[in-house]
Amino acid sequence: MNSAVHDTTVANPVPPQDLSGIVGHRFIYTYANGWQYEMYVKNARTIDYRIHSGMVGGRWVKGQQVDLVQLDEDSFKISWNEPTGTSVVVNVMPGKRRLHGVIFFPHWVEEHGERTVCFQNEHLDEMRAYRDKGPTYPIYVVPEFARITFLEYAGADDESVISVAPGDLPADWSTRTN
Ligand code: FER
Repeated sequence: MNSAVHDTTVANPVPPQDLSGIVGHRFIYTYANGWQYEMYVKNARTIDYRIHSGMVGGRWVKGQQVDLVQLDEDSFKISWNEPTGTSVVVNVMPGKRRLHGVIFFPHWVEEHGERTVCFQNEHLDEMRAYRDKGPTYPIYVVPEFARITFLEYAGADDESVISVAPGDLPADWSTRTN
């Protein structure tokens, strides 16, 4: 071991972590399949999000716990499991306006996505009951690239960034670009 290179450990990972390029940021993105999402990285452990269009358009969530790591310069990975049983892994390259997501839907969500279209925070026990009832398999895996069409720094831990349903925003709200 020398001063520039060391073994990766939980306490001292390689690469050293700088999350300032993504924490506090809000971004709107459209997957290659046309599904449009909005994510706010509220802090290093938490996201809020809205789904503007796609299989479960209209769904929105606050306070989802996630794992967030920096893989490299301008490269972050966010991973989590939803109360519905859906798992998601999103790689984000904010500077390149590039994102890649893999969504792992339980079979019941593929069959009845409409059951998840709500402000999830008000239906957590219901979502866990659906999750436990299933069927879980076969998992519907959706791997897609997306283009980040809007990106801004809103600051960390701001509950007003994502605070209304996707359907209650001005009509042109998610289509503005920067
Ligand atoms: C994303 C892909 C999927 C995302 C959220 C989901 C916030 C959530 C899916 C679901 O629970 O239905 O890019 O970003």
